[in-house]
Formats: sequence, structure tokens, C-alpha cells
Amino acid sequence: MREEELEIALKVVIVGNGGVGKSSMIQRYCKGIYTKDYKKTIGVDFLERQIEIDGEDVRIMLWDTAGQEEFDAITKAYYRGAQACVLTFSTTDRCSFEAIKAWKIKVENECGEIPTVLVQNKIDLIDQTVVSFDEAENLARSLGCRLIRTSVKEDVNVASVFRYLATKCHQAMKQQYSTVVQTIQPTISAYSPSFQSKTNGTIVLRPSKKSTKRKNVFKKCGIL
Ligand SMILES: Nc1nc2c(ncn2[C@@H]2O[C@H](COP(=O)(O)OP(=O)(O)O)[C@@H](O)[C@H]2O)c(=O)[nH]1
Ligand SMILES: [Mg+2]
Repeated sequence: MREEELEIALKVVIVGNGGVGKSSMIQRYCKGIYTKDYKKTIGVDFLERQIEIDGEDVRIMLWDTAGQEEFDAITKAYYRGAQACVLTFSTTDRCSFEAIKAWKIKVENECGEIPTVLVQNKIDLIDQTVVSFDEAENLARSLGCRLIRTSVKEDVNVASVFRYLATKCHQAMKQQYSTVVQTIQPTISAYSPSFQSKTNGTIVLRPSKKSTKRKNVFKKCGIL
């Protein structure tokens, strides 16, 4: 497979209490629609959208929990292979804010440390807020992640959430790739002697073609 045929695909999980706007966010970002009474289409696990990061196509797959969050019944399959996470709470729901730490731990247990963003949704309802500005900032700081305030309804900042995560993942992949390439520096065993007929029989050492198994390196990071 040639390098230009490679595709970067990111599985992003969106967690948080029921009613904070997770399904609406996925619909908004992937389909450009907002409906007040969104019902999950049975059989659809995720929606996707392709964006360009640093000149490369990145396919972002957004996984929906389909309401299982109320029963603590999110299956391991939901988290499996997730490379980034959105922790979501609502401006008008104190419990959803207080549940964020538990959600973070849950994701960490299932996925390890992955790029994560804290989202305060329904910012259009700021006059009904039950979470102060500082509280939200402090929570983000204590979790070590960025806070982005969104309104899925008014389409504010939704795209920034996923662009931010995709950029972080893309950078991590590039770093991992360059580390691997650096470790394949030519050693004497990587040189293959070749005979140059125009010299007087001198044996010249040339580097053999450098191995850049990009496909394999990226596979670990979600390249399909
Ligand atoms: N005002 C307002 N309502 C929102 C926003 N995002 C979602 N909602 C509404 O909140 C309710 C719950 O949304 P939903 O996406 O089903 O939440 P989920 O349970 O986290 O998937 C729905 O009635 C949405 O229309 C927003 O940004 N502003
Ligand atoms: Mg939902």
C-alpha cells in the first residue's frame, strides 16, 4: 500500500450523563442538523466526518452511547480502541458536572490515557447556569484537559472540539512515527557493499534503502 493511500481514522467516544447533549452533538457535527427530540437510529453505532489536518485526511468516527449511560451499562465494545474522548456536562445540570470525574476514571480504566477534552454544552442557556465559570475552569485544570464551551443548538464551538482532538492525535502519531524512523538509523549491517566498475576495484559502502514501514507504525494508532 502506498503512503498516499493510507487513511487516518480516529475513534472518539463521547461520554457524560444522559441529557447533556451527546447524541445531538454527534448529529450536529456529522449531519449538520439539530433536532429537539433526537432518537437514536437503531443499528447505528457511530457517525463519521472527514476533515483535513496538516494536509492529511482524518476520518473521525463518533460513537454514541445510545442512552446506556443511565444504567452504567456501557459495554467494553463501546470503549475498545478509542483514541480520544469528549467528557460532556450540561450548563443546566449540576449532577452532570459532578459526574465528570467518575466518567474520566471510567474512560481511563478502559482506554488508558487518551487525548481528552472537557465540554460544557448548552452554553446558550447560560442565564440558567448551575456551574460557575471558575468551577468549570478548575475542573478542567485538575483533569489536565482543555475546557471548550459549546452550544450544539446554536452550533457554537462544536467543530473546534473535534478539530482539537484530531490535531492532538495526529501530532502524537507523527511523533511516534518519527521516533520509530530515528531508531532505524543505518548501522554497519544496513550497508550493502557494492562494486563500482569505474573505480579501480574499490569497494564502496552505500546505505541500503532505508526501511520506513509507515503502514505498520500507524496501524497501532488507528490507521486503517
Ligand atoms: N438549549 C440546548 N439544548 C440542547 C443542546 N444540546 C442538546 N440539547 C437538548 O438536550 C436534550 C438532550 O440531548 P441529547 O443529545 O439527547 O442528550 P444525550 O442524552 O447526552 O445524548 C435534547 O432535548 C436536546 O435537544 C444545546 O446546546 N442547547
Ligand atoms: Mg443520547
